[in-house]
Amino acid sequence: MPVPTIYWISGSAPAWRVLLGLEFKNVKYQSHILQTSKKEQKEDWFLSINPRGQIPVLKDGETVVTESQAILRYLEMKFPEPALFGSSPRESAAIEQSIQEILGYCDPALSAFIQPVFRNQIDQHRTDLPDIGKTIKSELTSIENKIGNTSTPWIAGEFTAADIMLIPTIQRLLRAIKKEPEVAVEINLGDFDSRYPGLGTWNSTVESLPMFENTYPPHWREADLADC
Ligand SMILES: N[C@@H](CCC(=O)N[C@@H](CS)C(=O)NCC(=O)O)C(=O)O
Repeated sequence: MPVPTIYWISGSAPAWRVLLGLEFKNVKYQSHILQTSKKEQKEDWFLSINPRGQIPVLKDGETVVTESQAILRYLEMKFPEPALFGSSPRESAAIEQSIQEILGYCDPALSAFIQPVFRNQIDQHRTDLPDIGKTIKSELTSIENKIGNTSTPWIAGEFTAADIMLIPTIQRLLRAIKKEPEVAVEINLGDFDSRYPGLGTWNSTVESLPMFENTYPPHWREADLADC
């Protein structure tokens, strides 16, 4: 039986979330990684699949789904178990709320630090650092509190799509902290695990999961912290 193909780029947060969804649901899939250095995502054959020339894209037979959130919803409908989006109105609303908060507020807050770090532009953003630090603290505290309200390491009780959204976000943050430890201290991100113990445990639990190992961005393993 043909299996779906996922087109992706190493280090892309949206693509990583889709890979995690596939792994969590134990879906057999074919992985097609595109090389941005060769601009493969803008080649005609790929534009015929997604005219935007963007990944992730899932091709399942004749069905082509673009946009990571749509792909995760498609996977949930097609492979309902194990569920990622809850099984009651209340659970599903809590998960959805966390997803919107992570993607809409937490991600942009952290990106204000992560992007300048990886673009080597921290000096241009130096005067903004105190505000960046405050916003990050507020967003991380909000997630820390959610984790603190459950008896598990996860955001919504069980492992759900909310955790999947957060994995690339936190991994990129930790990578930026590693690259610029002094700036991290300046914006109160030094000593991450003791400052945010719930998130620290959440992250070490995530890192022990086979699906994390199976989907870790391959180019990040090649050591240097050149990009995110
Ligand atoms: N909203 C889209 C974002 C897609 C996106 O921005 N993809 C980026 C990688 S993270 C991409 O394909 N970049 C290559 C390009 O635009 O040439 C989603 O969630 O899937």
